[in-house]
Amino acid sequence: MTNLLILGGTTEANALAKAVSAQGIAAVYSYAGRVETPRPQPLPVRVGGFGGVQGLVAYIRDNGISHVIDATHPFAAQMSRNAIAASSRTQTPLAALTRRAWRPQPGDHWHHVPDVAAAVQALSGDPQRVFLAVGRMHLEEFAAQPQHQYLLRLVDQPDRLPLQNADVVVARGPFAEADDRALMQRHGTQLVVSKNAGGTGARAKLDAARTLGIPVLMIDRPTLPPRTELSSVAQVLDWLDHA
Ligand code: 3Y8
Ligand code: NAP
Repeated sequence: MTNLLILGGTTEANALAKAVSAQGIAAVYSYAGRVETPRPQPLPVRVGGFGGVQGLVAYIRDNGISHVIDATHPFAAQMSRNAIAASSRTQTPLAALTRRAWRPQPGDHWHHVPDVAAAVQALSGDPQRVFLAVGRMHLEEFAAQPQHQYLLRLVDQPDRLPLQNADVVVARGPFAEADDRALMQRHGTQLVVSKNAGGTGARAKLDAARTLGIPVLMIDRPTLPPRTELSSVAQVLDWLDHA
C-alpha cells in the first residue's frame, strides 16, 4: 500500500503534489515551517522539523510511509542528508526530485564561490549596491560586510535586520525577468548574489542581470551523499510503480 512522504517547499514539489493528488495516491506534503503562510497543497500537509534523523525514522514508522520523495531545495542539505539516513535505517525507498544547476550563458558575468561563507568573503572591498537574493536565513553572515547598500528580497517582513544599509522587498517567487530588471534598475544594482538553485522560480534575476550587464556572485550548491535522483514528475510516478 503506497503512502508517500513528500519533503516539499519547491516548485517541483508542488507539481508532484498535484500529480500525486490527481492519481489518488496516498501522500503527505511536508514543510519545514520556514515562512508564515506556506502555499496550500492538494494533499494533507504537515509543518515543522521531524526532530533529526531519529524523528524522521519515527515519523516513517508511525505513519506507515512506504516511499520518501525528497523534493526539497538543493540548499536544504541537512534535510536531504537526514532523508538518506532515515530511509536507509527504515529500509524505505527514497528518491530525490532535483533540478539541474544553472550554467552561465554567453553574456553572463558570473563569479562562482563554493558556499555562503566564500560569498561573504568575496564581498570584501569598496561599497557597492548589492542585490542579496539569498533569502533570510543567511543574512547574519553578510553583516560582516556592512559597507554595501543592500537590496534584500524576503518572503516575510523581518522583525529585525542584521544589515543597516538595506532596502527590503517582501515578495515570494516565482519571479519574472521584466520585474527583476525594473527592480534592479530602480535600486541601481551593481552586483547580484544568488544561490545556484536551478529551476525556474529564481532565475529571473539572472536573466535580468545578463540584460543589464551586471555581474553575479553565484553560490554553488552543497554536495550531497549519493541517492536516486529523478528530474521530472513523470519519472517519480514511474519510480513509484517500480520501487
Ligand atoms: C518554505 C514554500 C512555488 C514554489 C516557490 C523554487 C522557487 C519561488 C525562488 C530570489 C530568490 C530563496 C528562498 C526562493 C525561491 C521558489 C519556491 C523559491 C529564493 C517558499 C516556501 C518556503 C520557502 C523557504 C525559503 C527560504 C529561502 C528560500 C526565499 C511556499 C516560498 C532565497 C532560495 O524567510 C525565510 O525563512 C525563507 C527561507 C528557505 C532561503 C533562505 O535561506 O532564506 N526559500 N520558500 C518552505 C518550508 O517551510 O518548508 O510557501 O511555497 C518556496 C519557494 N521559494 O511554486 O510557489 O522552487 O526554488 N526561496 C533560493 O533559491 O535562492 C528567492 O529572491 O530571487
Ligand atoms: P535544511 O537547512 O536542509 O533543514 C534544516 C532542518 O529543517 C531539517 O533538518 C529539518 O528539521 C527541517 N526541514 C527542512 N526541510 C523540511 C521539510 N520539507 N519538512 C520538514 N522539516 C524540514 O533546510 P532549509 O534550507 O532550511 O529549507 C527549509 C525548507 O525551505 C525546505 O522545505 C526547502 O525545500 C525550502 N526551500 C529552501 C530553500 C533554500 O534556499 N534553502 C529555497 C527554497 C525552498 P529536523 O532535523 O528537525 O527534521
